[in-house]
Amino acid sequence: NYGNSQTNERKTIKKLKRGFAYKLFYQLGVWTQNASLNDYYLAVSYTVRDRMQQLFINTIRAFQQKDSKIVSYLSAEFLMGPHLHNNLINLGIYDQVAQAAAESGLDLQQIIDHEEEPGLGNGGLGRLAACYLDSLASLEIPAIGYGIRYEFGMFDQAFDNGWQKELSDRWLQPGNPWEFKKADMAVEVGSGGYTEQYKDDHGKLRVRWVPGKLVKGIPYDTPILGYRVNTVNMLRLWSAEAPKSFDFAEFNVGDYLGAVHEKMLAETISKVLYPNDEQSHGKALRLYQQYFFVSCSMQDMIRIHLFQFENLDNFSDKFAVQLNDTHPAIAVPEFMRLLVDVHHYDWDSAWEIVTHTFAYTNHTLLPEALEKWPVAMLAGLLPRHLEIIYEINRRFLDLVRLEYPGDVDVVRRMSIIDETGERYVRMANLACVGGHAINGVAQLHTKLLKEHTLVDFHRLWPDKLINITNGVTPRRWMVVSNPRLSQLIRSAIGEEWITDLKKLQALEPLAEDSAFCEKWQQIKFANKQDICTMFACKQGPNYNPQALFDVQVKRIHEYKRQHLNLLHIVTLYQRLKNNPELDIPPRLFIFGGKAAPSYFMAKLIIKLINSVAEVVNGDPAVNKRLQILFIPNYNVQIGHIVYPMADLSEQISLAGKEASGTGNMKFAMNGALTVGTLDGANVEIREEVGAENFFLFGMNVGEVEARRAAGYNPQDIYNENKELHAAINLIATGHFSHGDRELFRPVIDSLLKHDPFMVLADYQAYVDCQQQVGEVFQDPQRWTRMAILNAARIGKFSSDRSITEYCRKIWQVKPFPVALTLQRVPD
Ligand code: DL6
Repeated sequence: NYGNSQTNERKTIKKLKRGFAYKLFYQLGVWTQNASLNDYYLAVSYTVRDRMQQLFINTIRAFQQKDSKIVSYLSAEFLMGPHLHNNLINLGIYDQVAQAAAESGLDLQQIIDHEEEPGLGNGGLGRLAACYLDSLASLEIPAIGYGIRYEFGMFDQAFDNGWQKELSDRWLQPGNPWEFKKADMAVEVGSGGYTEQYKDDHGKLRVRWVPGKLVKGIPYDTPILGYRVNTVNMLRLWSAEAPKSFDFAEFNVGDYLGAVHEKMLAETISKVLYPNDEQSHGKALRLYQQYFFVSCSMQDMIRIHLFQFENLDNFSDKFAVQLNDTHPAIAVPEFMRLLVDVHHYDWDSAWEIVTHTFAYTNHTLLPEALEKWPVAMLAGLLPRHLEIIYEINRRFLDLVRLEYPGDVDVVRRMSIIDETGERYVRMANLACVGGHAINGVAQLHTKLLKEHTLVDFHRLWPDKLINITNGVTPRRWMVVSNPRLSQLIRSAIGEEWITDLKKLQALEPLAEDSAFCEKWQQIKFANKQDICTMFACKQGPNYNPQALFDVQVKRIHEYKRQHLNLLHIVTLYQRLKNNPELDIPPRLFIFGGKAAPSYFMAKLIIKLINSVAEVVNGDPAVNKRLQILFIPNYNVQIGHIVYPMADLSEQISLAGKEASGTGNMKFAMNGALTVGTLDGANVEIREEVGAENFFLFGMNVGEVEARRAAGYNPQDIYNENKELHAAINLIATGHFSHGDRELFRPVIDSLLKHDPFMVLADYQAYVDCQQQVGEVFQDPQRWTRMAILNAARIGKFSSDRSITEYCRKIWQVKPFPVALTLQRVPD
């Protein structure tokens, strides 16, 4: 048998090598000597993609069976990260491909690193969608992710003299080997125009929308492979094109350029991803992007449904549609329009279908992030949808009035239309009304939704709002990104944890095993060395892998409090300057994250971090003990190297502001300890890993509220706390800005005058907690034991658990294993 399997292995490798050569020659049109690294990347990727095809085609066939129910995940963002490595792991052919590559004179790692990642998301929300697609496929749940194929994804970040510079992301330029264009499955989407009444063939009065313009949505399908299963689901991203290449009428009168201009305008729709943290409600293009992908997707689902069934009566038995935040909430009136105007359902039957189909996930507690669109904008762009929204609202408010007679305030608050000033459509209210379930993304977040943001909806429908705590996929965030640790865990407890993360519990006893602990430490050290090799320090000595790697990677936002981290750094800097003998472990502070291009304060915080880094790293009096590295252009690829090497995970948002966080889970899975507040999913992580294995500091939500109610004055804290006073003064007096006292004044003013995220109130608790962190780090045995226990107890935060909950509590779907009835075409 062993002989047989060896022969099969050789055959596989031979076929792979032939595959690479074939793709190079026939598909890419180059020969080996002339091929670039990109050509090789494409050749290897196409070869791997071919190995997914039989599964993909059989899964699509399974979608079309009457008894399979499909989850449609509607999301304006999918932050997928690089595909090649993940696909090799999920297919289980990494070793063979590495061998075939080596025998072809190629370095697989170099090819993997070459991939330009599809950064079609801003951060947590888009990355969550990607983790959920991985889990849906791995759990054999038929699913389609629907979104937008942005030509330019998240901008690339560079630093220019410490300032963030945004560069356009040209991810499609090298070619995208993972997608299939399905031009013949295009759909049309309207905009503008007017609505009119007409009599149908039976003399019945109906309404229709006569759009002023049409665009075509072209689907591009990316296969989403489950881990070692036959299921290969689909990410279907829509790209906008003009309905015809140019307008003949205009061409005939000679306006060729005008016609081409129209075509360009159509293509603008899917051109660029909007960075978040921007006020978008004035941006008609953003609204139209949302409508565009939602309309394409609903039409697509209806087409799939009608392929199997005569009508749409049982649509919600076939599709469970999840609205990932409110970005796709316009799906509610769009589906109503399609049912009532196009498929001629009466309103009540249509509403029954719609509300049984949709469910909505809320991802934010920040009031400014709750989407609303001006009524006037909707009237111009989507006149029929506005009429439908008014009708939904009229019926809904009748219900509210019945429930709360005489209470005009509740009617005003719950109305889908905000009439407090300029009139807006509140998308969260629309999503709450239009679906059968609403969920928050961590226990604390859901509790706060129930008590504040969605309190009225919760009172009206007490069973509708539930919690499903976020999770992340251990395939990408352990197996792909941390091969050394995954191998150690495999050799200790086997492989089951990869699909059943709770099995990591078997590591607990090994936290007492000195040989295992030593291996654990060696792996962390090797991962840290990788980073030191990858990034050389520009101002001082090279980074020290023995140091405590203290990491904060996430979007730059005041509520996430990168400036609190920075105040701690400046405090340590001062302490070391004042007392060179101070007994603290060397630390490397690592930052990563982008600021929204128009978010002035976040960009200034980036400049401040880089300015402090320049001084600290360049000061021989401290730079053997304290260093700072701001890794530019933080993305999924960089996440792959950051999570495995971290000792300490910074999760320090003001309690009540971070909905969940998912980086916190990735760090803990890879054996980093958390310093954090009782915010988002930190609360549950601490519960799981044990309070003694988590560095907790700061006010809880109740204390934050009480402090604010008592009249918070940051200036008092500044006046009373000497170290804080000195740290702030050092920044204010230009120590980190070549004497310029104006540069960082806005940050200082904000902290001293308003401090909206209570940085100063939590400062002392944070600094004290960090002191404790340093002490524990000086006891490597203790630290390692805590780290192993973090990983061993992190099982709850697998996205497999989250998806299983969605299936049971919201979608009512079950696994539908794919049978390989369609055979592959022999090669
Ligand atoms: O649920 C995923 C992720 C959470 O982990 C973060 O805490 C939360 O900030 C993020 N929310 C957004 C908000 N976008 N909108 N709207 O990105 O979602």
